[in-house]
Amino acid sequence: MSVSNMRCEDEQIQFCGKNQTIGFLLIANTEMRIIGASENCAAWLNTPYSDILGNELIHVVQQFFPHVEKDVQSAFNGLSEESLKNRAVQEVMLNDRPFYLTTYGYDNRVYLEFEQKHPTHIPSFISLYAYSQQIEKATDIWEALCSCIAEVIGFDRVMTYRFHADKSGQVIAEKVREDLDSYLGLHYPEFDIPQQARALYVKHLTRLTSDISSPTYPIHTLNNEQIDLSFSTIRALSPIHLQYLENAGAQASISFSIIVHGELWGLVTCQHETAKFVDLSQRHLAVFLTQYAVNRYLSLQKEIDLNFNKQVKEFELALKEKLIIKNEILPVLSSFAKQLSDFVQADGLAIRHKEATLVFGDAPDSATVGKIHAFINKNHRKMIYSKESFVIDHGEELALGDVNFAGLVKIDIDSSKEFSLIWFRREQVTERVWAGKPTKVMTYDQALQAFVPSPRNSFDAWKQLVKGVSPAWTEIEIYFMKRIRQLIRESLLRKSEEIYSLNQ
Ligand code: BLA
Repeated sequence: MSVSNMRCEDEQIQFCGKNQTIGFLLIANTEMRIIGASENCAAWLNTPYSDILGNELIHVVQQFFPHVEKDVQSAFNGLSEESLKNRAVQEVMLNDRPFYLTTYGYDNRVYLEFEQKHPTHIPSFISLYAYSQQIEKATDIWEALCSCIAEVIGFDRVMTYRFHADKSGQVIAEKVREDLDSYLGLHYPEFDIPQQARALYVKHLTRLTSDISSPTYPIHTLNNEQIDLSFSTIRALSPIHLQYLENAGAQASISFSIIVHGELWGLVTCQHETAKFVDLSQRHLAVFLTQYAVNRYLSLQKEIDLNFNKQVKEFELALKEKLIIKNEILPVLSSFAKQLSDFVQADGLAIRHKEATLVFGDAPDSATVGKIHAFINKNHRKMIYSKESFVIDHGEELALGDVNFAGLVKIDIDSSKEFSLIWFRREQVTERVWAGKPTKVMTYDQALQAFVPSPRNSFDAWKQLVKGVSPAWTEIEIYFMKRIRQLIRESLLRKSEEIYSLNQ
């Protein structure tokens, strides 16, 4: 990698080799020998890390916390390269202070992670039930989730941050201290949370920075081995991100991953103006509430999909019936053009069949449709082509002139691409308000002798008028179009079979 070209996604955050001040780590290899220890373990074990490295793990366990020996042993069972094994949390006392000890196996290593337990208010089962009901009954699930989490962790600002298809993100719900400005609706660029961080946040669901100014401590290893901290809850966070938080006026930050169908859908991101610790029990509760909200979201989505499906089925039956009765497909499709458009909230539809072009609603004239059809056929091989900014991207090249649409979806009925349906949508001018101008700041790093990306210093609202783009085509809309394609194909097949049998 050329250092002069350093990118945000190049930083290997899971190999930072440091932990936060709130705890320490011991790491053992498959022979049960300690091959990694945090520099700050001395403060609690009264033994410097150098005396611990290389020792038998079991001796250290027996000396300091014999009652967790079974969990430590079980973390060694089934160690494997890629998966987390047997994560267990126990409470232990060190120097008369309570700690959580999390043990787990990963990457052919066993991790013992100690984190201070703070006196904290743990909600009762009664309030846990109340939280679940609040989320269950809310008209806005994410707003309810923010309120519940704000109550559990006591942060100034708790937001639901949703990723868009272009990987930028937006605050879609918020619970904020009354005297602070709201961030609701603000957009943030993709590079605020780079790709490697997003990949990690699918595996490990929460990260806390209780104080951006606290010191961090190196994890020393035998033979300078690299330790993968993907599953560590006390891993030191990226210095670039700490700078980001400082620039944003936050001293503490915590986020919880929102995973939908195995993908990072968004984050619950929380900021606090002063340093603030969140106990492991509160973090686990917030993760639980987030998963509860996701389940509720998925069941509501399912209801919406079922409803849509029911309407589509009725429409399909009507269309199918007509296709069976009438011999000609084009007149049937023409008579259903309005519904075909309305189902996917399109403004116009074109049916292209061999040399004939039929246009409906706000579709462009047939000569223009012909040009677009030929262009897509020439440049794209797939059966479905969809674009929200077709005119911006190709209008000039195709000399489209003044047209009344911005985006389109083209679906080919057959492999010859001579029979196609094209749905059109008009532009929707929107104002995007960004939290600071979304451009990366490059600063010169003397030590590296290179330009490195750094966070922006201003988060003042920066407005952008988005023009020439139609609303996005959703998955369910594309699915509807595919079903219509299938229906037409079946009808064509039936007709060719009928003709064949007539000729026998
Ligand atoms: C991580 N950036 C993050 C995280 C959030 C954000 C939530 C996860 C860590 C945490 O919970 O604190 C960003 N925080 C936000 C956003 C909102 C918020 C968008 O509250 C909106 C409401 N950041 C930059 C640049 C780079 C960068 C230019 O601005 C890279 C050069 C990097 N952000 C960056 C990195 C991480 C990060 C590397 C990972 C931190 C880690 O896990 O170590």
